[in-house]
Amino acid sequence: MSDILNNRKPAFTRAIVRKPAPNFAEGLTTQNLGTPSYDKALEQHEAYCAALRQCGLELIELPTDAAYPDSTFVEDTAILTPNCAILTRPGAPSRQGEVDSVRDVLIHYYSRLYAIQPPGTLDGGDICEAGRHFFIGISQRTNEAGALQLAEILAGEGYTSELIDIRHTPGILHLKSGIAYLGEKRVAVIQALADHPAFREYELLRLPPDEEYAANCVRVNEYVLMAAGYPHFQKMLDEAGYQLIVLEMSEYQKMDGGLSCLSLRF
Ligand code: CIR
Repeated sequence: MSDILNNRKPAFTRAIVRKPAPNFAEGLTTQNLGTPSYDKALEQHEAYCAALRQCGLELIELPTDAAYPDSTFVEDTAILTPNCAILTRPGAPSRQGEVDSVRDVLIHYYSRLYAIQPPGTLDGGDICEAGRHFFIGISQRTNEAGALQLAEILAGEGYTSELIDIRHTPGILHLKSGIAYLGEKRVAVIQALADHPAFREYELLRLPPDEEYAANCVRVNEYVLMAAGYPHFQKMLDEAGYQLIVLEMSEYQKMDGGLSCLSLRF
């Protein structure tokens, strides 16, 4: 484990989260897994917040916002780097208003705050930070204009990036529905993306085909948060030496959400 921790970027110290609103089930989804239970979603959110605290993070809790049923998925509203923050312009029109309240928080923490401009659209779920390099997904939500704007902002801040087109990759909404950067040049990746040239120089942990939802795991300081119910992938992470926190995510999965989308870590 100490090898894993060496050469890490500075630890995360904070995360922004927002509890789901009572009309959470009215959000967008492509899943056919039934209607989420609000009580269960709240319980799972509470456990998620406790996990982030266990990782050493202080939580900034935004007020619940029923005007935006998807607003618990705060990750989609911003990209946070050690140098700067970039406010997104979510690809789903029903979600674009979510950014304002996140901006109001971020201005207190970042002196360099950028924003994706029309006609660009970009969801945070499409952006995967891998040290000083970023994978930028082009998806049904993030268009080329948004991706290129982000690449240019990142380049100006001294980061490199690479575009990955997932528009024809079945079963994933965002790039991070299919990959996670675990640190030390190691990427968890679904089969459909494993041969992408972007990952040529990375060590890959390939998701078992019936466990692909678990690809959306999150490295937070010395822990990896992963979804419950994926024993083979859990064993892979365990054997790789990660300290795991396993979380029930069923109600968020019903709404196309994964672990990473429930927080903005910085
Ligand atoms: C949406 O469709 O926008 C939400 N129901 C789910 C967003 C999940 N976000 C993410 O994976 N980063």
